[in-house]
Amino acid sequence: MSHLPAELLRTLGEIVGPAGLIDDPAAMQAYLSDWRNAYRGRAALVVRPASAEEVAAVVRACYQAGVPLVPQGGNTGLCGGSIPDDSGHQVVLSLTRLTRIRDVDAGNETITVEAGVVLQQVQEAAAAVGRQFPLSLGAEGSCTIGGNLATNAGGTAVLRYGNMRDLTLGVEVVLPDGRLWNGLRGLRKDNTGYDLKHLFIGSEGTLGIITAAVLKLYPAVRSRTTAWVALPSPQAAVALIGRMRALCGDRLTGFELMSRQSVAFVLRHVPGCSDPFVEEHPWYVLIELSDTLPEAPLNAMLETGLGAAFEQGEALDAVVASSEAQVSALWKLREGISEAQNHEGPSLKHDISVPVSSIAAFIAQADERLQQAFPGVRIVCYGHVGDGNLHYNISKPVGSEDEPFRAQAEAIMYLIYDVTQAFAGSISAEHGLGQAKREAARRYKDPLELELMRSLKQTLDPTGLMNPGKLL
Ligand code: FAD
Ligand code: 2HG
Ligand code: ZN
Repeated sequence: MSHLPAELLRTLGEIVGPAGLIDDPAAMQAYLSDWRNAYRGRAALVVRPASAEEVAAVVRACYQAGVPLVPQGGNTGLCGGSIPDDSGHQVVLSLTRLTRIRDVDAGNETITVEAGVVLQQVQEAAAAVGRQFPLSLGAEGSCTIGGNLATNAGGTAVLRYGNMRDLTLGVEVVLPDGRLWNGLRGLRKDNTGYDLKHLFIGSEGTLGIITAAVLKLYPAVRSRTTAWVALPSPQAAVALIGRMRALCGDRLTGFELMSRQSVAFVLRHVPGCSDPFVEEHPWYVLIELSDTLPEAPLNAMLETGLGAAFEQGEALDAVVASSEAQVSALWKLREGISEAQNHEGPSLKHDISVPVSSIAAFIAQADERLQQAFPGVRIVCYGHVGDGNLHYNISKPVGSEDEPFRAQAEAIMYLIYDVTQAFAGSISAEHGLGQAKREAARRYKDPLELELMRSLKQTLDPTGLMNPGKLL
């Protein structure tokens, strides 16, 4: 039985109907922990409205009753932002029934979708009209547009198309008191004051509930070349991305770095993966070139770039995919890292960014300090070179137990974040703060920025009912 006031329960039931309320403890479980089971909470209720109007009515009712809400989309976030605390007093507001694609305006190159639409469905809807929606990430088959917006998601195509903030023209938001703001303007120019949509994008559900968005479409890709390249060092990767960019410009749409340790985990744990090379190499990059022309000379460009890289000692070996199946196999080696690392015990995740020019020095310094302070830990370093974004993740030493390793997690995290700060970097490049990095943000973020953020929160959500305990 829920501890919520009976009147609120009745009102919520009237708004969403029986299909929209979950109070059975067993049925609630899927909403109370994340996919890795790294975060777990309790809730008074799970509410699943099916339209923006229903969301507004639910939020209004909870506002009037003083009940805190935890918005949740596909629950694939990596910082525990969508998981309630363990008080049992919070209500999980699941947006997964808001699944309408409201409009596709090919002339305006936009698509208007509701918050619960899964990213992959948006990609498919764009393809159906000969366009693409370029946000691409490992969780695209289950994450939702609302979650992508709330975390300002990035992924593997940011170097060409930007992150979610860059792909969004308008949003519709239910404010903390239940008013519905229709900011669904499909305009590329609108200088009529503060750009309020950017307050909600990346706010991790702490300022309001995003119910829909107008997203940008791009011309469909008609030719693509994918290569897997072995490298001696991260420095070589930075040199190679500069070389490829100079040569290919915007045709360079993917440039993903992986350490041998990262790839070794995938080879060990993800079925169907094999090493493209006979020999082991210390670092790899996955390079993708693409174009809207069906027969763009991408292979020739790649050969020119790689030829020069071999001459300069930046590249050690390379394979170019010759079929769609090989393209998928190479991407699987990259996208499988998150899952593979889970099989090796707790993954300590550090989603950091530094200036691209500092990537190699950051890795060298962080590696050295970590191995000195925590001998034997396994460094699983990979990421999006064009964005200066590294997933500098750590697994326990071979043969050690989970618990002593978990006890070191905070010290490891602060060591890595200290190095990040020394390179003027960010402690969260693309996953947000959620509950995982809230404390760390207090330590590393400018106090004045934090003060401004708190005053915005106070203005928009004075009673603090929107995703309490997250971000701030
Ligand atoms: P959830 O996890 O449900 O929620 C995330 C946050 O958004 C929470 O704070 C929640 O309260 C809030 N929220 C959700 N919906 C709404 C809404 N409608 N209104 C207001 N707030 C809301 N991220 C990247 O940026 N790049 C990557 O390359 C990447 N790769 C990933 C790979 C894997 C295998 C996995 C599991 C995750 C990856 N992620 C990546 C994490 C990424 O943040 C999420 O996958 C995605 O953006 C979150 O969407 P979601 O619908 O699952 O949101
Ligand atoms: C990726 O780039 C994601 O694969 C996930 O951002 C990173 O699991 C991670 O640490
Ligand atoms: Zn990433």
